[in-house]
Amino acid sequence: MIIVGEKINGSIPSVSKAISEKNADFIRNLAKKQSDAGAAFIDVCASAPGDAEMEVLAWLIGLVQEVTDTPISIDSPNAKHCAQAIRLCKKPGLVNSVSGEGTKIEDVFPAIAGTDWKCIALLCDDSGIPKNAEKRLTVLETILKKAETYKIPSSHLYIDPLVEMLCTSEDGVAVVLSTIKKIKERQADIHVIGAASNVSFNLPIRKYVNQGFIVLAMQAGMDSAILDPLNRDMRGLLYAAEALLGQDEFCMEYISAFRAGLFGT
Ligand code: THG
Repeated sequence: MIIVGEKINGSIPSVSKAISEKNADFIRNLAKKQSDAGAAFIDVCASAPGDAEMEVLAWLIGLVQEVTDTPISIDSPNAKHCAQAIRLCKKPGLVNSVSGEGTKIEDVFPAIAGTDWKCIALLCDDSGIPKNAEKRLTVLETILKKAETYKIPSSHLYIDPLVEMLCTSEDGVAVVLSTIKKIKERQADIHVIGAASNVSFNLPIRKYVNQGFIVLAMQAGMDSAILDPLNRDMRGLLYAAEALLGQDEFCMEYISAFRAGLFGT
C-alpha cells in the first residue's frame, strides 16, 4: 500500500492553530513522524483562502523538507498553485489534484510532462461528482485522453474515485467500490487512491469505519491511500489485509513490519 500521510492539513484544528501561530516545530514533527511511520508521500494542504494559500503552502513545504526526504503531495483545490508549488520541491512528488473541472489539467499536466512527478486525478468535472460508477468512468476517459496528449504515462496517474461521508451518502461506498473495480479493469497499471478518513466524518470512533473501509477498498483494487499513518492499528491492518489478499508472499512483509515495531503492543 502506497501511503500518503494526511496529517499536515489546515482543516485539522490543531494544524490550523500551528499555522496561525507559525509553530514550525509542530509541522516538522508531523512530517518526521509520518515519514518514520512509512508514508511514501507527505500530503501538505494549507486550507487557506485565496492568495494567502500560496504563502502557507510554501512555508509548510519548506518545513517538511527540513526534516525528511520523503516526497511531498501538494494538496490544493487551486491547480495553478499546485503547478507553482512544484518549483519549491527538491524532488518529484505528487500533485493533489486535478480533475475534469475547468482548466485544472491544462494548468498541471504541462508542468509534470517529461518529469517523475505523479498526479492525483479526481473523477469529477464541471457538473460535480457523478452519482454512479459509469459516469465517473466517463471522466476517467477524458483524463486518460489528456494524459496521452501530454505523454504522461498512466503509471504516473493516481485516480481518486472520491470517497464520501458514509453518514450522508447511503450508496456512496458501493459506488466507490464499483468505480475502483472498473478503473482496474479498464487499465491495470493505473494507481487507485482514496482518502480513507473521509468516510467516517461525523461518526463516533472513526477508526473502525476507516479500517473497515480500507479493507473493502483494497479488495476492490485500491493500492494507495491518503490516511493517518500514525495510527498503529491502521498500519497493522494494512499489512494484514495485504497478506490476506495474497499480496505478501509467506507474510514476509507483515512479519518484518511487526519486527520493526511498525505495529503491535
Ligand atoms: N482526495 C484527495 N485529497 C484529499 C481528499 C480526498 N485531501 C484532503 C482530504 N480529502 C484527505 N485528508 C484528510 C485529512 C484529515 C482527515 C480527513 C481527511 C481527518 N483526520 C482526523 C484528524 O486528524 O482529526 C483523524 C481521522 C482518524 O480518526 O483517523 O479527518 O478525498 N485526493
